[in-house]
Amino acid sequence: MSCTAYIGLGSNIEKPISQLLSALDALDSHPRISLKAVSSFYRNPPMGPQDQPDFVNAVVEIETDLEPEALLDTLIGIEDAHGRERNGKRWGPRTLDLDLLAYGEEIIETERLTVPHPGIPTRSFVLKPMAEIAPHLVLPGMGSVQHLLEDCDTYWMDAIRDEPELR
Ligand code: A4P
Ligand code: MG
Repeated sequence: MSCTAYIGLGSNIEKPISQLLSALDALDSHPRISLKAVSSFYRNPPMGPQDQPDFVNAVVEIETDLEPEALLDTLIGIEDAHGRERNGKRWGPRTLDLDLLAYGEEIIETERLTVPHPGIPTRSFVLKPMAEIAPHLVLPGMGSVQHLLEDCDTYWMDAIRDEPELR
């Protein structure tokens, strides 16, 4: 059965905008994933260690018949194809991060997967783009995206139009 899911995209090294555009292509060309909506790209400061470049973040809505763990494997495969290294410090710089934010109305707690992603309520770099494409979505156990965004500390965040150094 097919399911609506939301993926968070982030990148802060090696041309972040190009990384995100290429990740969207990879998702779109997967035979069992179709893209339904794509948010704007937002430039924003790093959460965690500050001695790294700004991030570019976005959220995408997909339709898929992949089970959650198979979808996670697909996301990890796309990260790897974009040169993602996993040996750095926690919350360090990355070419591409793909997080499974929500999978239908499911609550999942396994060794490999926590869904909805527990960081959502405190992360405006997730909530802002998510509210753009799914303001009325209710995340199980969390509430609506719009309400979460209103309750979240926001900091500066620019929707990107033309920032050549990030391309
Ligand atoms: N995992 C469990 N649940 C999930 C899920 N819902 N989606 C497990 C994806 N993965 C999930 O992830 C580590 C493991 O989490 C996976 O193998 C999977 O089994 P990872 O991508 O290898 O490592 P990570 O992303 O560095 O770890 P972590 O702690 O999940 O980091 P976050 O939460 O992804 O945050 N600042 C800004 N401005 N923008 C950002 O996008 N991102 C991070 C990373 C830090 N600072 C940021 C941003
Ligand atoms: Mg991640």
